[in-house]
Amino acid sequence: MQHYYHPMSRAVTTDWMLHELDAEHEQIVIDFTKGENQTPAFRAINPMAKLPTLVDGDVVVTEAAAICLYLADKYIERGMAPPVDSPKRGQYYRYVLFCGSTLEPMFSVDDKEFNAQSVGWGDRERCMASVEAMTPEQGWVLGDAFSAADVVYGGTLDFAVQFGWIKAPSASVAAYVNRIRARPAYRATHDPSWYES
Ligand SMILES: N[C@@H](CCC(=O)N[C@@H](CS)C(=O)NCC(=O)O)C(=O)O
Repeated sequence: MQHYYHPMSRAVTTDWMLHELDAEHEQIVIDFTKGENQTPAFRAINPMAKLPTLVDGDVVVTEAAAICLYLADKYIERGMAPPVDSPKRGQYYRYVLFCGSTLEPMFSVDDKEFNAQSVGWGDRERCMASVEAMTPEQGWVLGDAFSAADVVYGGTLDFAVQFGWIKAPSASVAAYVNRIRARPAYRATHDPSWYES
């Protein structure tokens, strides 16, 4: 595994996790203060150009919380994730996902000096480059099987198109959103004006 890291970044959290697990890995220092994260080679791995980034063979994991979840499952015998059937799983997900999606954005917006290097979302260009790279040409984000990842990711793109946050979706984003909107369970839960326009 390669762990793309800088000591003055959120990668200290994933580095800590790797150490808790005693997980063998190669540490690759990317000095974002010198723009090393903006190289085509690094952006090909993570179009967000953000640290931390973990590469495990063919698997690329970005987002500090996702990396911690991935590592806890990969080294499940180390006991850092509750079993899948444990009632503690709910609290586990809640704590892990609350930070990046809710708490951190609030702190970022509250911080009057926030900038693209420090905020989790970077900027629109990087987010949209990531959306283009992450949206499947066909099927679902994990391949043939529809999953909870499509409900969350597809649901977010659906909202973005619906509310005009993405004004001119690319052909693949538009087609993916249309596949999402064609699902019977989606139609059972959304106002018809969302998918009949
Ligand atoms: N949502 C991402 C945020 C990652 C992030 O913003 N990392 C910063 C360092 S703490 C970074 O790589 N900044 C460099 C840049 O954006 O140019 C996560 O949780 O991993």
